[in-house]
Amino acid sequence: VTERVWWKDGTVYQIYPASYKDSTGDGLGDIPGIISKIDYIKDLGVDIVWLSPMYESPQYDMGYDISNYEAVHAPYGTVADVEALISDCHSRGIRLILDLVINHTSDQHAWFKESRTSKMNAKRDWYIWRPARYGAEGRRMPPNNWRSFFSGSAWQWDEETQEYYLHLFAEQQPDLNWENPVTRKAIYDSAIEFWLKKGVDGFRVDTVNMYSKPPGLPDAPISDPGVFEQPASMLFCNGPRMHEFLREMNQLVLNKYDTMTVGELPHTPDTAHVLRYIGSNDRQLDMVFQFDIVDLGQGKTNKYQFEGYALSDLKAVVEKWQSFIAGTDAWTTAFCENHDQGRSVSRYASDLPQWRERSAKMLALMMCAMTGTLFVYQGQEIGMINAPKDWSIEDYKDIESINYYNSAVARSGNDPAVRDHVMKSIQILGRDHARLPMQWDATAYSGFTTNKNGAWMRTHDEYKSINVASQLNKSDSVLNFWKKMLSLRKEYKDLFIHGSFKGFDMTNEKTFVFAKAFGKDKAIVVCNFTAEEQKFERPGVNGKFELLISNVEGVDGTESVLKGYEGRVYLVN
Ligand code: ISL
Repeated sequence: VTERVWWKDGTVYQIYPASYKDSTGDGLGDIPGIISKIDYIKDLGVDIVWLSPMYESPQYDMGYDISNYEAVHAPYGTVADVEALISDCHSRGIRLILDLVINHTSDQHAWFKESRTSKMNAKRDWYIWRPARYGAEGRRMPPNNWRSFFSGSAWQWDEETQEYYLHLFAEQQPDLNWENPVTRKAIYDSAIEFWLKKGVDGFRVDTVNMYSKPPGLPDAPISDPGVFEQPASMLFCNGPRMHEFLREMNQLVLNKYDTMTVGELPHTPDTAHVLRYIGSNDRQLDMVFQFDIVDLGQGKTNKYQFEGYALSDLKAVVEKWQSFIAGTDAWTTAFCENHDQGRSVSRYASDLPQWRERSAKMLALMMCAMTGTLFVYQGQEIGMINAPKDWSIEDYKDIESINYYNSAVARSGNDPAVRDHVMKSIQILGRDHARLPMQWDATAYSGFTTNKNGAWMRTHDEYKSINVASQLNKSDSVLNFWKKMLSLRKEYKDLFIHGSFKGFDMTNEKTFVFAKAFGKDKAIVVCNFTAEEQKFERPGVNGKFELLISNVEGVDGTESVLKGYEGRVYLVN
């Protein structure tokens, strides 16, 4: 029997504070801006808001570099504003979870500032400091060959104290030393309990499997990285004390409150290993994000070496992560967008003007039928699409894309073929696509800001045709389709949220057909992932097919041909 708890049945809506709504006219989103949209969020039919980092930060990585866990980035507002957001959510029956970024802090955090003052400082051991290695001609080299996720060595030399510190991400994001119990306690108090006491309902836990580093910090088996850099990610994920740390975090803090946790679990393909993190008896995490679906098409040497993928690949990863909890007490998630990804319409379907609305609705239909807690990213509900292809690298802001672009282009000796391929990859996979300002209406800068110079990040050229205002009162809009799907998901929650998943015809490269089942209830979901008409063969499932919903007007469900990007859900009795 599946235990029913709020974090299983609830739909989560992710808000990226920089890009949601600017209330002050400075071009940057803020907390009062989010508060002004709370009724819009309620009306959408979501139950939980996940707020990406709003903490004090020098913003090298959009707030994932935190300089004070107990303060709010001043342009976003104050701690009191976040308290107001918590209570405005709660008074509408919405829960609020925060982003918990505890693998690293900013190099501007007071802990790191102290740590770097001297080798004798009491906080020296709160971060990961190591002496240099010396090469053949006495050349100074980092302690090992790890590459950071944001290009270059994962080690930064500190002149002052003549040692290197480890940073898996930017050099402004030094890794905390979780081996030190005093550090762990400080993290629990400052990053977690400070906010639980204010009433937040849980956390999305950033890079949750990177806190325990492999003993001895061994070299990664990288030969010459050549033009492309490969981080030693497999090596520094899922270290030996990971599970122990997460258990402790629950015992000492989380278990005292009614919380949910969803951990970001990269580079962990083994389902048995993922289950260790989310077994409900061994309280570590309630659920995790596994990234296969959003990693589709990423290059093997670096994500920005796009290689493309087949629909059968997508079907296989969806089935794998939908069904791996079967027969266990663990819980899963369903998502296809977040702040680190290109937009789903552009990545999985078609963002051409003639197809994008239908594509967005088809993906909504598919996602809302999936097992697990559903996550929707801001703008996904109106079918926002990737930035136009004619934007140049100067229009992008993200440290990951820009660093990789610069290093790949430089290493290739400015080879135009490398430059074009990286640019093309960024146009599909760049993290910035999700960070464009929210498109509220057709007024200047999409109604996101009143700033005369526009928003902090360029507004999408197509905002006049894709925005909230134009969709609110249009019955067949993407927005209204999402609302309908989210309410059907609630109405049939046994089938859609708790049901089992089974794919059909898994090698078919045009259509995706799957069944959901719960007890004797059954549903069949059919999606045409092409712009051409496709023949729909009903899978061999006994019973009468009754159309529950389609994303194409006028369809009654008896048609044996699917229109381009058509999706249908049948109940089977
Ligand atoms: O491969 C990766 C990076 O290219 C990912 O597996 C990486 O671990 C993941 O993107 C981590 O993301 C999270 O932490 C980052 C931050 O920049 C992201 O926005 C956040 O989602 C560092 O805090």
